[in-house]
Amino acid sequence: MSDVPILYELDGGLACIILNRPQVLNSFTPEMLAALHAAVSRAGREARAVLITGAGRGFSAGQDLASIQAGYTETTSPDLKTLLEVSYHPMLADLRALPMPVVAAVNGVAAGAGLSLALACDLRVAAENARFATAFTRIGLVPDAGMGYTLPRLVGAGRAASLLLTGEQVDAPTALSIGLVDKLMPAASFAEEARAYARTLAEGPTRAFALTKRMLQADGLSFSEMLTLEAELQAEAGNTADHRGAIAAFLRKEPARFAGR
Ligand code: T3D
Repeated sequence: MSDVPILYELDGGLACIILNRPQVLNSFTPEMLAALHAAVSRAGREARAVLITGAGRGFSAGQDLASIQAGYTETTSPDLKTLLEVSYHPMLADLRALPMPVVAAVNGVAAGAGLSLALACDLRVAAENARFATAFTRIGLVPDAGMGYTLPRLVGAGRAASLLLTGEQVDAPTALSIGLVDKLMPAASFAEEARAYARTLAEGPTRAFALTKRMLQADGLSFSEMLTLEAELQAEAGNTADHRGAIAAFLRKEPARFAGR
């Protein structure tokens, strides 16, 4: 095992970011979050899709609680606001702003801010033996790292309240049934299948994906405002080489091949 907390590989157009502290279920230290931020930024410059997964048996158990224990006394706690603002928020903001599809490949347990990271991605695939726990209220905290935003949008307000207030763990089939993940894959072949899934996105219409993400992130528009935005974005998508090539391929009865332009 390498002692580098984040591994990065570029596989064709797919950037694979691997959370790499398996002995503590890939829980986050500030150094690891800084390395994750650097990996996210690098992927933004060179990839057409991004996959984030964990080394070993976990995806991530969230904040490394041992690394902050020195900040606790009987009457005082570490400065969690600053920890979030400095170590988590810039990385998460840049992750959300990536124009290409980002897949969380949840290979095992995802808890606390580890689950928040998975929820901040565009898509989530999970191994059939993965587990999910919001975890925050179990240690007397509120959801953070974006979970207060993403969770209700993914599973609805009622389910979000139940997951947050009970802190209960859910298994992968339950996660699939409530919309916490999009797809399950066998544990034995998970790493290969998750990469193959993400690779198809890296070979897709990169510019149309970026424009679709802009549409999905345009919260709070009225119906007519959305019609306007759709038309503007469609004008851009319609002027890409990938769109023109896909139309020509369709008319030749051939599969489309996208160069990402
Ligand atoms: O507080 C702030 O800094 C603000 C930011 C908060 C963001 C957050 O993420 S708060 C939530 C933090 N996470 C948790 O509370 C989850 C803690 N972990 C667990 O509840 C369990 O480990 C799991 C349910 C995730 C998995 O359980 P299990 O039985 O599969 O594994 P385990 O045996 O508990 O853990 C394996 C090892 O990882 C173990 O170490 P050991 O005994 O083998 O030496 C365990 O201590 C370590 N580990 C697991 N989670 C963390 C951790 N070490 C440090 N920090 C962790 N979060």
